[in-house]
Amino acid sequence: MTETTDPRPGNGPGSGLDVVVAPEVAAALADRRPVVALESTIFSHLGLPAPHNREALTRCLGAVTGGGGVPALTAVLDGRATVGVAPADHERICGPARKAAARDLPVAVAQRWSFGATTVSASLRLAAAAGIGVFATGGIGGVHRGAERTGDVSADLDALARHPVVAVSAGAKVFLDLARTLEYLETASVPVLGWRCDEFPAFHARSSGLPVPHRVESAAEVAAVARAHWALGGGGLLVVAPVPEAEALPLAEVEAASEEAIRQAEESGAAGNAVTPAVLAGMVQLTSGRVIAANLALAEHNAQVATAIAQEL
Ligand code: PSU
Ligand code: MN
Repeated sequence: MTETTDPRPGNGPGSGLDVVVAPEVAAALADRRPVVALESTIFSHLGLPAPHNREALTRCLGAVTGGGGVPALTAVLDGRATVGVAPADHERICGPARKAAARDLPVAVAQRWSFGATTVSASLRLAAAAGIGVFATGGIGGVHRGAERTGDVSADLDALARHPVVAVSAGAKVFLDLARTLEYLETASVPVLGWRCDEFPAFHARSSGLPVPHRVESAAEVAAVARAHWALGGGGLLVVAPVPEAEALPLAEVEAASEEAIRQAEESGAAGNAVTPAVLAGMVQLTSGRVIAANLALAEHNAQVATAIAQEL
């Protein structure tokens, strides 16, 4: 394990946080081979019900290795901020977790949490600290519906703006306010690139009706935009790839399930970081699990797209 231990802010890749980078990830980075970071919340019980979370993990790891890349799964394990979780620990990743967003990372480390499941915001921070330029997830967090009342805006958006990493997602779930999420990304100067699509994908559904600001056709094109962004001092980029056609659900159906899942989550009193896991679980229940096949397929596809981009960078 390679540890970065310089405690001074702004010095060393960890910028003050010890980051444990797995040997195969460190070796791939040193040899400039493609590396793709993955978050762990989606694979924990917070993201998908068992045994589908385990299948999602296997398929995402396989998509990266199958494309000639090295996966770097992020998590906090026994208080260690980890980039590249060893196979022996994969079982833990699929178990109970405490959600670790960017704000929680230092607490998870200092209080030595057994398993902190890193969200997109925490994973982007760890990926950047380790020098990884490409990341894949299922869907990012965003501006929640009713944010004008609750102020609930996912830290994923701020992390996208901040860290120089290309993130690949299937857009975001329709339980969010997708129009406001796009507005926020524009304000934060995050390039949003539609992967062979003209509309912002709505996670389970291939489109939301909202135009994506820019369209790209290839990994080489994404890499060229990323290089130009970074040369100009930019932070992250968001590549949005629609769920594969065979597993896609109709927008109207996920809209209806979303509205009911939000209502139930509010009724149960879910607030703060408990909102997203509660709505995710509600959608699985309300659709009798039919959202799961779409979720698995899109996560795997995003990992494939991310690996192709990492090959070009
Ligand atoms: N959306 C999904 N599945 C998920 C998440 C979001 O479709 O598993 C997880 C991701 O880890 C994301 C986090 O980073 O939820 C966002 O949580 P919040 O809305 O509390 O920021
Ligand atoms: Mn929130």
